[in-house]
Amino acid sequence: MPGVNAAAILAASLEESFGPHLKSVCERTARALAACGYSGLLVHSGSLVPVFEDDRFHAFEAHAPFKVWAPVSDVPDSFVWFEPGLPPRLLIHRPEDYWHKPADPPAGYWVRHFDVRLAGDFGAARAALPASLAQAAYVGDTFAQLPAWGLKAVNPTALMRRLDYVRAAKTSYELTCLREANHLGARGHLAAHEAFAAGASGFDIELAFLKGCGLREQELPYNPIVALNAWGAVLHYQVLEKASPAHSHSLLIDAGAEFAGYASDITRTYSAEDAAFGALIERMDRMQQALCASVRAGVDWRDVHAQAHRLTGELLHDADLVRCGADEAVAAGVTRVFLPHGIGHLLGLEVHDVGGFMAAAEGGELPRPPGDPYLRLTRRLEDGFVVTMEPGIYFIPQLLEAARGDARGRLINWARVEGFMKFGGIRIEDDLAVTATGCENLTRDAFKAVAGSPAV
Ligand SMILES: [Mn+2]
Repeated sequence: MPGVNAAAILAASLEESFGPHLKSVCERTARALAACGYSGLLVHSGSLVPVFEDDRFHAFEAHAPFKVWAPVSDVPDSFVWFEPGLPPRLLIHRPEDYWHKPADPPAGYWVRHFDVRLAGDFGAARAALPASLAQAAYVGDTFAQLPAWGLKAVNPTALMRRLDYVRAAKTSYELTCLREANHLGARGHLAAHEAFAAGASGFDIELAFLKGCGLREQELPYNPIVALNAWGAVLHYQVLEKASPAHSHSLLIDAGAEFAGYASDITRTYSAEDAAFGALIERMDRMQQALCASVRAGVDWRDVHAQAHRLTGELLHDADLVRCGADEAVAAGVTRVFLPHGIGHLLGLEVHDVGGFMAAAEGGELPRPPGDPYLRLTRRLEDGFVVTMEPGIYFIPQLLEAARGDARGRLINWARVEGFMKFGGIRIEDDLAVTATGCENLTRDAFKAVAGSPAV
């Protein structure tokens, strides 16, 4: 059975690649500590955030600087202690509690690489750490007892930025996790597409996505964007309508899954029956693939973004949405009416991963190009970077109205735009692992792998 075989291959890959991953995290952390003048690092998984005036808590999200060490996403107030030369120590918070189920002692492919201790409270956690932390740095939430722990620095920016910078290039283990996050996400997308084809509401499409991934909403890296019809023009549409629309013309769904703390970020757009909108989606898909083909180590992401605008100009011209050539559409700012977001971003432990603007590990910022305030990545790509490629065009009333009133207005074919308003927009987004000669499309590979294979 393919599902069983795939699970065995995944298990073997995780088993084999975690040790080298952790070794790499230890080495780069040791370098960052030495550069910043610390002898050790204490990282916190994060605290539960209470709901105002209640004894409940908001959904927990473990901090990425903790998750890079160990795939523990659901245990607040845990710690990793690292001192160069020694195996990292993992303190799992395990209180006596009959209101909630305490965390199980950790198990799995990664545990043997740690010195694991269980700690019932902050006092027990402190007792499991060296007597003096006077030369150590701390990264995480602050809590009442923390000042008495005597750390040299709490959340020191220079150290944290150095650790952020090196997170962009993924280890082999991380790529395995990101591939699996794409497999889960692709399963969710196939289920969501089926629900859309059956006329489901936004709410029911999200339920289908969750079921397809096998994840609850708080386990996702971000809340899905499920935009039927004209809502596709709201870039981060956050509502889930309980009722189906009278006519389902289109679906823009931006939804990803998470595996071992790593995120996928996938967008697909579907037309229910309109041939012209279907053709526009296909045209966008070809443009997206052309952009993916331009990705390799050494490429400046700002150039990819600029190329995306040139290709958007061509698409708008070919689709008869503008009355000018591609170059004029870019120069006049018309492409920015239709594509008002960045072409992609770093992806990893966070869906919009850190370090996108850093010039070097020591700091310094690579500015966004003028006119592109929403670009989230300005670095030159390196082998192992994982980025999203997410071109789109949208029919956004606010931006179109602004353009109608100025010099851009005469360049836009308003009758043609009017015909597409009810579809909202198109976005197609894949996750790419950069290599020296090109890239691995984690998302397309995942859709191919899960099509026809049984659900797990
Ligand atoms: Mn994205």
